[in-house]
Amino acid sequence: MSASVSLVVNLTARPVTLPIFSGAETSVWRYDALVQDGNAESIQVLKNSYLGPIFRVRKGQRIQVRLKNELPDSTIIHWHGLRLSEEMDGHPRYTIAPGANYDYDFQVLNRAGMYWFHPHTHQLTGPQVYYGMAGVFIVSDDEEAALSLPAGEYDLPLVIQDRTFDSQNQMVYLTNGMMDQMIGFLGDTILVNGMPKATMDVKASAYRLRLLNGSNSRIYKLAWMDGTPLKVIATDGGLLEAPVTRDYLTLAPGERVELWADFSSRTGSEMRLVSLPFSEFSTSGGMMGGGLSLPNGVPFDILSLKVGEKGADVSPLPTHLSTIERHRLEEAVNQNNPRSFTLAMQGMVHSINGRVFEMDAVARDEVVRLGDLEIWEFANLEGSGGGMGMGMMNMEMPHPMHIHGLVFQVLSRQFMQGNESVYHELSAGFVDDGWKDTVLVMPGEKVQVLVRFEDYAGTFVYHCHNLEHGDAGMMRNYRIKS
Ligand SMILES: [Cu+2]
Repeated sequence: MSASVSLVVNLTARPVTLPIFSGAETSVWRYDALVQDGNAESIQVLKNSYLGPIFRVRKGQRIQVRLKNELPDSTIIHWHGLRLSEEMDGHPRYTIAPGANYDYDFQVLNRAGMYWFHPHTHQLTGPQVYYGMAGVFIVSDDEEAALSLPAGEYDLPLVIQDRTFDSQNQMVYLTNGMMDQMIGFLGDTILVNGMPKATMDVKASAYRLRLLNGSNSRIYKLAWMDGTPLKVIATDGGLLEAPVTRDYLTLAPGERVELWADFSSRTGSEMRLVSLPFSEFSTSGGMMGGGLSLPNGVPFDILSLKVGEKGADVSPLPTHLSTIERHRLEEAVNQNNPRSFTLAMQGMVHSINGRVFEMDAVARDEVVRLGDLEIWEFANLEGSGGGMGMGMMNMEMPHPMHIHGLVFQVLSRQFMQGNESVYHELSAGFVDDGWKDTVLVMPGEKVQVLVRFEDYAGTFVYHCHNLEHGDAGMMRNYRIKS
C-alpha cells in the first residue's frame, strides 16, 4: 500500500449504560473511539448516544482501526459501501472472540459519500446492531469540496432507527419470536442518532441532511410534514450528477439519501420530517400483522427541526453536482444472460436461488471474474405464487439487497406480478440515479444492476439488509476470481 497511515483509531466494542430516557439508564452496546494518531477531529462522538462514532476522512487516506472486542459475543466490523479486500470488509468468517482484537488497515478508495459500519457476525448481526453498534463513515473528496455545499455545523448526519423499550427503559428484541424473524424486527419507538422524540435546533440557513436508515427492518416513506418537496443531492455512493426532487423518499435498511434543505426563510417555524403511511406488505390478515404494535407502513414523526436565528448566507445549490461515469450495458460480459437471483421463501426462511448462507460455500453460479462488468438481477417472487412457503400465509416481503465490497448502478426496475397498488405507494420514492450499494427489491419486482468487480479478488457476501432475514440465512458468498 503506497499511502502512509494518516489516522489510527481504537474502536472498543463494549456494553455501557446511557441516560436515554429519564429514570433508569439503558444498557446498550457501543463502539468507543480513541484516536491514537492523526487528526482528532476525524472522529466525532455523539454524546449520550449508543450510536457512533462518526468518521470524517478524505478519499485516498490510509487508516488503521483496531477493533477491541469487550462484548460477551463474537463480533467483526463490516464497512458498508467501502471498496475493500475481503480481510478488511468484515466477512463473518473473520469474527473474533470476546477479548480479541482485529486490525484493519486500508486506503479509502471510495468517492465522497456517507458510508457506515456495523457488526457482521453470523446469525448475530441483527441483535448486535439493535443493541447499539453502528457508526457513520463520511468520505470527502476534491470534486465535492469544489461545490461549497453546507459544511461544519450545517452538515448533519442523521441515523434513523426503531427500537422497543420495556418499562425499565431496556431494549427488547424479537418480542414476537418467529414472526419477527420472518418479517424482521419492528420497534415501536423511533430514534434519530440514538435520541427518541428527536428535536434539534437549527439556524435559518441551508443544511446538508445525511440520512441513513440504520433500522433492522423498517422501511421509511420520508417527507416533510408541510409537503415541501425533498431536494436530493446524494445517495449510497455519494453525489448525484444533478439534484432530484421528490415528494417522498423510500428508504430501506442500509440505504442512505442526502438532502439539501434551505431553512433561510423559516425562522420561528418547525420543520417536521415524518414517515408517511403505506399499506402493509403481507396481506394474510391477523396472523401476520396482529402481534405487531407498529408494522411497516404506520405513519410517525421522525425528527423535528426548530428553525432559529439567521445562520450562514446560503449559496445556491449547484445544478451540476458531480460526474458519474455510467457503466455501459454493452460492456457487460453477460448482457444477454443476466446473473439472476430469485428471492423466495424456502420452507420457513427467505432464500436466494433456493439457498441459504453457508460460511464457506460458493456455488458455481456465484463466481465472477475480477475486472468484469456484469448484470445482476434480483427477482422478488414472494407473494406472487413463488413464495408460498407457509401454507395459508402468503409472505410478501420487500428485500433490500446489499453487495459487499463495491458499489453498483441500477439498470432497470420491472414490476412483474402481485400487488401493484402497494408497489406504487412506494416506487415514486426510489432514487436510482447515482451509485448504490443497497437496492430495495419490492414484492413482485425485478431489479437489474450493473456491477463491476474492479478492486480485489476474494470471497465476499451479498445479502438482504433486513437484518433478521440476513441472520436467518438470506445471505450468500460470491467469489471474485482473478
Ligand atoms: Cu429480506
